Amino acid sequence: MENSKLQLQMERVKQMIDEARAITILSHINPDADTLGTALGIFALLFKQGKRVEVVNASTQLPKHLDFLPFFSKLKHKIDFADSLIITCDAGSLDRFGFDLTGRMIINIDHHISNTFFGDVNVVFPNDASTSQVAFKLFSTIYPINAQTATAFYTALLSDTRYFTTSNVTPEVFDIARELVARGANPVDIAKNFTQRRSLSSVRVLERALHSLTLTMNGQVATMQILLEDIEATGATMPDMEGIVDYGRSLATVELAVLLIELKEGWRVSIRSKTVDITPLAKSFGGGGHKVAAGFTLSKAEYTQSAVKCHSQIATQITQLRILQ
Ligand SMILES: [Mn+2]
Repeated sequence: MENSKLQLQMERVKQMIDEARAITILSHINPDADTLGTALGIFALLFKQGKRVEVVNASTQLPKHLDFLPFFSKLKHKIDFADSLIITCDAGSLDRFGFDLTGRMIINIDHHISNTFFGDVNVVFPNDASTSQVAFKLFSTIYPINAQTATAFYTALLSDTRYFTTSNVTPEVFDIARELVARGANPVDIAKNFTQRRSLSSVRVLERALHSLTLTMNGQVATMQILLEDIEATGATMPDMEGIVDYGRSLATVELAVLLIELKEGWRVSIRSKTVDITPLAKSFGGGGHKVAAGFTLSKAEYTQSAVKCHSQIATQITQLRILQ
């Protein structure tokens, strides 16, 4: 069923791209490798087709270790094309892009189960391991996959599968990875950019987060916090803090890991579980994500209203109320 639906979507997407005078490819704010790899991979495809295309991300802080991605230097922070066709990558809702897209034609490419189907065409496969997997299936029969696109899509796949270790890694994932390597992605070079190019700030802020680690509910819930003062002292950027929450989940007794990051305007809450579906929890706080990886933000007012001073208490309260009762 997925295949016949995909076939129709491919025809529609090709027609929309053929008819578009200009195309804007968007990735989500606080970008990760999946959103940027997918966006840059599609950019490489359309650029080589001679299309008038731009690739835009609203965040000014981009993950520096991803600067090896083809066309990384083409990333802009504002949309220059007026009536362009929009292609969105790897976000479940429009507010994740940071732009007013009212009245625009949108092709929504994603794998979040919380996706709100905001596009005119919605190519959303929640069982896929990365948005680049969705994009590969959508585009590989329309356009030839070049080495640059293969590099970008493979990077996205490697990152979102945590090096091919997540529960959504299927034979299809390896088939696509094999195809991408055959078309020019270099797995050794790409892996080096993830494992051997960390910033010192990312390690220093990790040290502080680990120091705050607290276990509650018989060791089932791990909570960590990063305060504004930690961010200021270490010089960490948002990309430097990606993946820290996974250290909580790595513990044997832990079912649920929570990381609270204090921002100037509120708190960013990242949640990971081993098996429990945490999307309802994230949604109940206005966020979203995947079954075992989700998040939301709390304003300072919402956080204060909870009348709980200790971060581990707020996590316990959340989990007792909504998940592990
Ligand atoms: Mn993703």
